[in-house]
Formats: sequence, C-alpha cells, structure tokens
Amino acid sequence: MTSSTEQQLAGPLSEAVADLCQALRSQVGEHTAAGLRGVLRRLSAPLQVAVAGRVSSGKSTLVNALIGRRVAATDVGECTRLVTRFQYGTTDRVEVVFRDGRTHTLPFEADGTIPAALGVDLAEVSHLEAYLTSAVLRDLTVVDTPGLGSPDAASAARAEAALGSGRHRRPDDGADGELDPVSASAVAGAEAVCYVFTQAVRADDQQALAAFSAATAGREAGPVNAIAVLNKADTVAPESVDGADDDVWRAARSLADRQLTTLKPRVATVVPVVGLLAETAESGEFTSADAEALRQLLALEPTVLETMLVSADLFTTWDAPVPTAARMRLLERLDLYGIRCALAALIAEPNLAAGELRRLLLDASGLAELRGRLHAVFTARADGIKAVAALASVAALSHASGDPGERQRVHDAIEALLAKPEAHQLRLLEALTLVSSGAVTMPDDLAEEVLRVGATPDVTEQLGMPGRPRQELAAYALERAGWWRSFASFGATPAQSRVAHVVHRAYFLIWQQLGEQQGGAA
Ligand SMILES: Nc1nc2c(ncn2[C@@H]2O[C@H](COP(=O)(O)OP(=O)(O)O)[C@@H](O)[C@H]2O)c(=O)[nH]1
Ligand SMILES: [Mg+2]
Repeated sequence: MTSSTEQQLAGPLSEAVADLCQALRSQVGEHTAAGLRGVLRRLSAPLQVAVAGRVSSGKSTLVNALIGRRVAATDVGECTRLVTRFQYGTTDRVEVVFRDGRTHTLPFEADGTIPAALGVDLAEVSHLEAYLTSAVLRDLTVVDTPGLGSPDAASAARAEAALGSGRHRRPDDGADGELDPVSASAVAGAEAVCYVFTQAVRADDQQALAAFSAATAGREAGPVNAIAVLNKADTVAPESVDGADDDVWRAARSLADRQLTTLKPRVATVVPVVGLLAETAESGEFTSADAEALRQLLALEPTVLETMLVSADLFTTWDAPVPTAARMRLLERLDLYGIRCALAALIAEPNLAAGELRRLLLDASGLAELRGRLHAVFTARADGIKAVAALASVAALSHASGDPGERQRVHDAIEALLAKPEAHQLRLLEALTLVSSGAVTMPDDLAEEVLRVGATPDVTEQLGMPGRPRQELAAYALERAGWWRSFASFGATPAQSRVAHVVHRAYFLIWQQLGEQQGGAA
C-alpha cells in the first residue's frame, strides 16, 4: 500500500509527515481519517502552486508561458471565471468537476485551448482539471485562478473556495464526497503561491494583500512558499522611474525592487516579466508570417514607422502596405514593446529567421529568470514546503473534528515528530513563517537572521559566510547557538523565546553537521 505512494514523495520531510499520517489513521475518527487520506494523496503529488492576483494582471498568460502552450483562456470568456488546475497527464484532456463530485471530460479545441464555452451550467461547476504532457507539470501543478477580489463576486467566491479558503462555501457545498467543506479546504489549499501584480497595483493594496492568505487557505505565506511577479513590465513608462535612463527593463527592475521592500518578507522575491512575450515565444505562436510582416514594416520611412508605433490605434489604422489583420495579430501577440524589440533586432540583423527572432523575444520576456526563481524557491525546496503544508492540514483536521481527545493525540504525535533531529527543518520553516508573516515580531536584524537560517538548506548561506573555511563556520555556528539560547532565556517575549529555541537548535545542528563532515574527511 505504501510503496507506490512513497516513491513519489518529495523527500525525507514529506516521508516523515506521511508516516505520521499513516500512524494516526487508526487513532482518529473516521472523518479525520478521510482527511488524512486526502493529505497523503496530496503529499505524493507534485507541489501545488496557485497563480493569484487581480483580474487581467496576466495570470492565464503566464500559466500558458510556463506550460509552453496557449491552453488557458485569456481575457474574457467562461473559463476565465473558473479555477483551472493544470497537472501532468499522459493524454491531454480537460475535465469539468462539478460541485457534487461528478466529472465530465471535454476535448481541447482544435487550436489546443480549453473550450471557450463548456456547455454546462457554470453555477454547478467546482473547477476544471486540465491534464497535459508538459514537462514543467511533472514538478509543479499550476492552479490558474480567476482574479481574487474581482468585481464578479461569484468568480471570486469560486476562486477562494477552490483554493481552499472556504470562506464563501456554504455548509452544503462539500464537493469532495467524503469530506465536509471545512476539512476539504484544510486539505485543498495551495502549498505555494505566485502573486501576479502589475505596476497599476500599489504594493500596499489591501485587496492584493488579502489575496495572499486566501490563496493558501489561511496558512501563512512567506519567503518559503511565495514569490511575486511584476507582470506587464513592457507597460512600465521608463520616464516615470528615476534612474531608468529610458530603459523599460531597468525601470521595471527598479519598480520590482521597490515592491520587494514593501512585500518583504511575505515573498521571497519579485520578478519582473513580460508575460505576453513569454507566452508568444514559448507556445510557438510567433510564425514566419509574423516575421515577414515585421520585415515589410521595415520598408516604411523610419519617421512613418515611428509614428505608427506611438499607439495601438495608430499602428493598426495607419495606411501601410501590411494587411490590417497581420498588424492586429502582431499587436495581440507582441504588443508595441515586443514589436519594437523585434524591429530593432531586424534592423541590426536583417536576415534573422523567425526562430531566431522568437529566441530574442523569449530573452526579452524575462521568462528565464522567472523559471530560475520558481525552481530555486519552489521545486528545489518542495519537500519542506509540502511537509509544512501537510502538517498544517493535519492540525486543522484534528481541530475541525471537535473531539478533544483526538486533538490531543494528534498534537502529541506532531510534537513527537518535530522533536526528532531529522524533522527539525520543519520546525525551522514554521518559525521562519511566523516571523516573516509578522505573527511573531523581532528586531530587524534578528528577524533577518531567522530568515537566513530558515530559508535555505545550504549551510554557508545559512551562516551568511560563503566561501569561508569549515572551522570558521563551525566556530561561528556555535557562537550563534549560544547567543540564541541566552536570548531565549533572557530578554525575549514568550513568543520570541519559542522561535529563539528553534534557531538555537538550528545552529547547534549546523555545528554538529560541520563537525561530522570534518571528522569524515580526516
Ligand atoms: N502588454 C502586455 N499585455 C499582457 C501581458 N501579459 C498579459 N497581457 C494581456 O493582458 C490581458 C489579460 O491577460 P490574462 O492572462 O487573461 O489575465 P488574467 O485575468 O489575470 O488571467 C490579455 O489581453 C493579455 O494579452 C504583458 O506582459 N504585456
Ligand atoms: Mg485568467
């Protein structure tokens, strides 16, 4: 029973929590046991990342770029009002999941997109499951959401319900078949979040911040499991940003850095990206006909071309020897910034082939950096992220059971697990999230130290001393272990003290690990 699931677990921490779930199943009521089965199922699935943010911030566009296929509906249409989970599957298909648990399979449209009209009553639909043979989905299940805080109340409620916050669910909404809504939401919440912003959204926007906890089912999101994307970087006006030197990317990066200072430590990073260019380049939507249309535009007088590129209206309506339909297509696929990039590349090298242009557009989109960050923050640390989320689900399930004896048994089992040295990383991640979410406040320098120690498994990074000799690292770890232990006993508030004990132990284990490695090498 265990072998097939255990093979897919993300690592030792997930394994420890899976063992805990298995052991608890016989010690809890039938109801909690059903919830534990759900937790086990999710532990052995790829990391679940919700793409959250306002309507029209470009969430679906980014999802398409990541998957490498124009499959999610963008702009308007029925499906933009539904949550769609994109996961790995050996045959491409879309499944409509109804609120009562029924499912209905649909083929993709001829152009590879999810059908614009589903032909069912949307009020009865819980969400869509899209199965695709995309390599990215082997590591991540990507959940596209209708904008949280959208003016369309029904969509917003559906997004929050499917993401697991459950706030808008009625008691009779239970869709899982075996779980009530409270338990279902405890199990279903996303494990990690990618927040999509545009420059129009101020970093202190209350609604945007509310989306943070909604997407994670009220579980705290922090630098361990959340990143932000400043999308539509191409629409940033460089003259509005000091020191941007008229360069769109420099301006976008400076805006992203500014947003990071406001959002920190709720997110690990803010990555600027041009989702539209990424989608067009990655999904094979840029054709040699598009390249040809661009080449024809270059035959125009430079001043005429410059005028056309002032606005979308001028670009499509100006009298020019390129068919309007071809121009509309360019605009839709690249927008003015992408068109300018492509034209500049063609001026520099007139014989560029469509494939080479596509590669240039991909470079101009910033997608490579986003992929890198997704890997570093999410995929590489999936084990810890999944284990922490699962533990939180287990605790929430036992709380929902209303049985004090069961709650105590579950609590004791979790404490016993966290006391083991090999599970200490879980406690550290938890402490880190408490500090980064502001639930426990610390002086800035100490908070920063907690974040550094907790956010990476790399010892030299944890100590903030890359490239230093092992002996020096060990001495420093021991010194900090001692410091945090005395802080825990003297001067800290009770909440700080609990965090301090965890940090002390973390330094102690680092010191031990460094000593062992040294012994092994000698
Ligand atoms: N100029 C520009 N437009 C974008 C970008 N990303 C998305 N869009 C456009 O913004 C609109 C909304 O995108 P969509 O992905 O549907 O947003 P969602 O509601 O958040 O899913 C679409 O017309 C996209 O083509 C971008 O990086 N630059
Ligand atoms: Mg959308």
